[in-house]
Amino acid sequence: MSKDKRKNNVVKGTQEKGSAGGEVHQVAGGDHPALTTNQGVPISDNQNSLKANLHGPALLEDFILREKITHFDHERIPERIVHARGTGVHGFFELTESLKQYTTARILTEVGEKTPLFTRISTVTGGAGSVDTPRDVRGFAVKFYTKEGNWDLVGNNIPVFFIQDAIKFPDLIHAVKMEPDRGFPQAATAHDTFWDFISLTPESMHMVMWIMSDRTIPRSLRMIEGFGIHSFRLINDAGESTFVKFHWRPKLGLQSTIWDETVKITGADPDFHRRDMFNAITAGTFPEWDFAVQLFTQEEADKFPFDHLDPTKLIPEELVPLKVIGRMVLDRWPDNFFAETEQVAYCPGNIVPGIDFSNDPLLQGRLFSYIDTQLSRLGSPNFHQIPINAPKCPFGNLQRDGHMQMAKQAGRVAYEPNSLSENAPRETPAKGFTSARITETGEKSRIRAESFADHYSQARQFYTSQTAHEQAHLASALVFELSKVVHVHVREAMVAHLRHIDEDLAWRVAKGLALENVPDAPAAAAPVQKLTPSPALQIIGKMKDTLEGRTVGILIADGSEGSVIQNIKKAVMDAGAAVKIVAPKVGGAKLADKSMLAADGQLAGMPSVLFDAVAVILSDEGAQVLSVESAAIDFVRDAFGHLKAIAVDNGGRALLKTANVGQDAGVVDTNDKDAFIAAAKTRQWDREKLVRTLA
Ligand code: HDE
Repeated sequence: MSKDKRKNNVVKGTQEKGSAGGEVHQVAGGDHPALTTNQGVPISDNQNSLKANLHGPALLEDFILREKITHFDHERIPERIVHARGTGVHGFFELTESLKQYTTARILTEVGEKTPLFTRISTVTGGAGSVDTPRDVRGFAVKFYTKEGNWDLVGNNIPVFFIQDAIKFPDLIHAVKMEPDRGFPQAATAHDTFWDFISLTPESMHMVMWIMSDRTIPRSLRMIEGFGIHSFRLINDAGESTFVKFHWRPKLGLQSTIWDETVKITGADPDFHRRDMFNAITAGTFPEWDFAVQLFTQEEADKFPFDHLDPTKLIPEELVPLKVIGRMVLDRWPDNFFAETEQVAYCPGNIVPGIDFSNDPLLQGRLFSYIDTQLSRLGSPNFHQIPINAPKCPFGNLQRDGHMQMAKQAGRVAYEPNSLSENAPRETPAKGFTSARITETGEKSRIRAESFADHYSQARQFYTSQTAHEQAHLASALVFELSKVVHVHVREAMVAHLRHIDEDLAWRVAKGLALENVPDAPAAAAPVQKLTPSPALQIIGKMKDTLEGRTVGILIADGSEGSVIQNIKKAVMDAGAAVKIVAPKVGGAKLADKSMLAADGQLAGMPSVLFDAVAVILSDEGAQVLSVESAAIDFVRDAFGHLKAIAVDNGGRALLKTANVGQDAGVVDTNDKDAFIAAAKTRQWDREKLVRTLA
């Protein structure tokens, strides 16, 4: 190293974008721009502050130090009150079927047109630094940069919500967040204040069924559905309006994890979902969703056995079928997490001509909240000028000034109407936004409509629509959560509600809690209806028979047979999945033919919970060595316990024996590639009764 490259043991270099995964490497030399202060002054030394003498105090005049530290001190902005932890990706929307008959919104009428968008998927309860995998609802927010302005569809991965009126939102969130006197639990519903609030809020029972189902523990953000939840309106060029619900359907199918697996993933990789999305995007396997609508008229809505303006209700697909009208592809990772994912400001109030709101009282409250929160989070009414928030179509008005004004708004005129300017923006009555022509009558009040009173019928419909495996998971989730609740009266109150939903469910939970008193169901505000089950509400029914987008882990050690590894690897990759080699040492293992095979991860840091299926390919000696490694024992035991397919050769089989792992149709020989691929595409549901007691 020459003298001028080194100063006080620090290597000077330039930052270069690496190839794989866009990692940044330090490399010496190169033609790089000068490092400057924010005033553009070149910096000669970024390693040492200015001192009065060699051992003296720092000098106040060191503007370079002061500027750098001051900026650093202000790096953080308030995190979102809810949905603080999120993953954002750029992509596009392409319309495949026109809704011209229903709307003038060009994004929904111009078939083949691609509209850029930015999608952020988030957890709700935890802080920005919390883990990716709590049992939680996922936010599913899409900002479409349409030619007629930004349209934000700010939804969730569940089609209903906890409450019917925005005024209850602060209470709900205070109850679910960490308890204020103790500062825990982080990102969890399994605690007293949440269940206390829920047990006193019957309208939340339908949502409770959804959050206790495996929908809240998804395998990947690429394998979740998205819902706009509220009814919106579409308005056509004759001014007629039609109600609409918006849906996103993942092309990879729906898939969830198993609770025990989720808990272990949380320890193995707190960034499991963000990393999974990053890996998919950087590998060029772009996640895709169908965009679908449910369209219905006021007359049809009047016949529904529920009020569609009540956000605790969904419209079963069997009642109003989904019409697929487009697709969303996520294909570009942001350049900078803060600038884009953190600063993106969604607002359900951002709509475009041809779309309008409904009177859903939760939506109405949301229309106020989001702008208000951005004002304190982003600190200025000019947050729409931040590149990630700015429309990509021309925009301008006569709003002026404010903190962090980035636009140089020229001219003498900042008012309208005016006669002094020829090019100041003006209204456009013909194509500008107009609201649906609705007549509102009646008395002002705080009374909740009678049609919102049925809190249990759709909760029951959800539960009875599930497969037996899913019902058992849901009941067990309730037992898990309520077992963390210390107050017995809260456990009892919840079981009492369950009696309205399904007696069997209530008794399963009561037994799981060893509840001594099983109380009667509380009085219901409306009779509970027996609605027809809707299989579209299942997860298992919506899993796709595919390995695409999945990952298979192959555990090897010194002495493993290279040809067996290659065969399995090829079969898995041909089926569209990725392969990760796991070995006791990350440098790799020396195979039977003495060649080295590098590993993608070390055994202790890459447990089987990170994979959809595993292969264990070991020599007899390798199996012997791993028989005293708890990480190897856990690898196979967890793969079996989490109902995954396992391919084994003789050595692999020996390890299963040491780990006391049984045999079933999902444990196959490495020679039988087809059987392995078929088993890897699903979970071995029948195995579950052998590995855990469910409620
Ligand atoms: Fe939100 N919600 N919310 N919400 N919400 C926010 O806005 C609010 C609700 C949803 O990735 C906040 O920018 C109220 C339902 C998503 O940046 C805040 C009510 C649904 C995101 C806010 C609701 C959502 C938010 C916090 C009850 C599904 C994250 C920070 C009336 C349809 C967007 C922010 C992102 C974020 C308020 C209920 C979805 C405080 C008052 C129902 C996906 O403004």
